[in-house]
Amino acid sequence: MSKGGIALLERINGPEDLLGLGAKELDVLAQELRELIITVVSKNGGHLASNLGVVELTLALHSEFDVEQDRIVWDVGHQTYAHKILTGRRERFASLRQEGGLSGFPKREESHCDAFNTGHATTSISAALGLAEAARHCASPIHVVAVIGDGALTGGMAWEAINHAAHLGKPLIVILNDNEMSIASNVGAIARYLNTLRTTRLYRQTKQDVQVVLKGIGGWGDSMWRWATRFKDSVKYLLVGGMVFEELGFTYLGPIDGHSIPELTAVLRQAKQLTGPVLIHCLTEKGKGYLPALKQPDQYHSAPPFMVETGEKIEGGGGLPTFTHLFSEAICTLGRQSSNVVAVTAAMREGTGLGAFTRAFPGRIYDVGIAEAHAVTFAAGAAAGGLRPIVAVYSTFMQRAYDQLLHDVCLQNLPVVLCLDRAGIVGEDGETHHGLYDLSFLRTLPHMTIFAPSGQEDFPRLLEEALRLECPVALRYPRDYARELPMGLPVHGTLLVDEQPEVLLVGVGPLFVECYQAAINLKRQGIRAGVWYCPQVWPLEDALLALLPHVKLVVTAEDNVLVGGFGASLAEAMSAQRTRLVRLGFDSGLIQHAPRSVLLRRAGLTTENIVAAVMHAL
Ligand SMILES: Cc1ncc(C[n+]2csc(CCOP(=O)(O)OP(=O)(O)O)c2C)c(N)n1
Repeated sequence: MSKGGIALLERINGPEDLLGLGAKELDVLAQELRELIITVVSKNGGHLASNLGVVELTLALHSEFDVEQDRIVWDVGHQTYAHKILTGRRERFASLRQEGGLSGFPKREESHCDAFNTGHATTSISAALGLAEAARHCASPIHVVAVIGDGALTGGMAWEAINHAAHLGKPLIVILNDNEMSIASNVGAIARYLNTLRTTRLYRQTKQDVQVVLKGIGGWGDSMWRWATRFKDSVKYLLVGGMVFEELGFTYLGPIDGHSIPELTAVLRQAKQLTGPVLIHCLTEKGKGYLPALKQPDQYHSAPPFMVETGEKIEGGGGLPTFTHLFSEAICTLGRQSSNVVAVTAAMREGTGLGAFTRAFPGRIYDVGIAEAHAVTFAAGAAAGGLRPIVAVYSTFMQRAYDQLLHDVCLQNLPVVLCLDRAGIVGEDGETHHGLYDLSFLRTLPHMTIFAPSGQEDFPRLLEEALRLECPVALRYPRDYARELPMGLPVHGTLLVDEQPEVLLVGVGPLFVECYQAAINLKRQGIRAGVWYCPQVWPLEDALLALLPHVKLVVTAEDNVLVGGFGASLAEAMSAQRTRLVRLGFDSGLIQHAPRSVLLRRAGLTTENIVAAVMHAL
């Protein structure tokens, strides 16, 4: 990284300021963009490696398209930092991912240059196709571009959209940003196929060499070349093993160097002339321009703040383990106890804590690519065949697989265990990534049991119990550090602090601790408050149901939307009772990015707020 500052970038206040810049200036801009991205992400945390990889691609897109009129849809949207900086948001870029600041993902409400909100993978081609058709309906001559990574291309929706786009046969530009990585190395047949396509650079070179030789001979050499080009498709097939995209109705351009702005602009210009869908295959390097990220792109895919000079990450937590870490240890223990335990991940091996299990049991881990729906049905099949699959996935991404949970797992009452990390508020990744719906959508599924561990002591016990049950079980836990429980490990369904309470506090997962502290606090003020330890949040336990009519007030606390959540399940159960119910949680899932602790406080999910809610209600 140079220390050249961002003198040229400071003159770019909107897309129009890029007009007329020459190749040299664009190269300088690329350097300065990287400089600024590294500086800000090192302070605020964020998606570093993917952003560093698309700097030239972003500059080329901004040079060739009118980003205020044409529509660019960025898949996942985690790689849009350069796009944001170039579209009038440079001065606010230091506020990236901070409360009230720029989002880490595209947001239509943030800028007209953000064509479509993204966050979850594999939506870009579908959305771009919709935008293109909408433009066609009103005879608008704009171009529509989808930028999708090789990781996101492993998701089924991308292929559904390719199928549809080819059927429509209208102009649509898909840019495949191939860096050979999902978060970690990309897996599967599509990744292997893209690898084959990369060798077409070799093919093109070979073709040019043959042409030079044959044309150089003159006479029969010329006619041989004409004869050979008639069969060029066969030659291509022979060398690259089949052009899937062309067969599916797309024009395939590439592979090209995704760090060469002249090469990129030339191919974009070519793509704009075409009358049907086109896929541009560009090769980039994740982490380009910052050595630590280039060497370990998976470690800097999404990074906490770090020291720029060394790359050393600045972690919080004061030595407490994360819930992810507890999962990692617990699944390894259970893996040792039974060879039937297998793990399934949708391209999130390290993020979900399956790294250690992978190393211990390499034959019992399945990375299915970014394919949550397939992951769930695959696990259902494995469970039907006698295995004990554990699907480890972030709560927000499990939303992709609702029908698979219902149709393939729950209706057949198959013993699939879902480990839903990042349940509740995730913090800086914001709205698209909060796991605020799982209690509501899981609770509707037949046969489903939901556990919410509260801290260090009960996590291993609950995972073990989940595997023992002969039904679908979900464990949901937050992106947070796990505390020691103040009273050690209580037995399931116990009343603590006061055994004959007038006020009953019930917190989901770690919020049990806040409720426990609130009950002690209330007791000091002379209020008889008990706290219910209920790691099984669904179905509601009989002992809890039996207690409800005997108290004056019940207060629930959950890191979930209130609609359909835990408190709502108590409201359903208490509809014929006179006991009052106060539910603390999130009124809606429209929660912008901010630190997790701030958002929990705002929703009333702290000890003080719980105490205040009780006082107010009494
Ligand atoms: C449905 C869904 N599952 C998982 C993720 C988590 N995730 C974010 S980026 C990413 C990898 C994307 O790889 P690729 O598309 O190749 O983009 P790159 O980061 O390599 O540029 C994953 C798995 C997600 N955003 N959406």
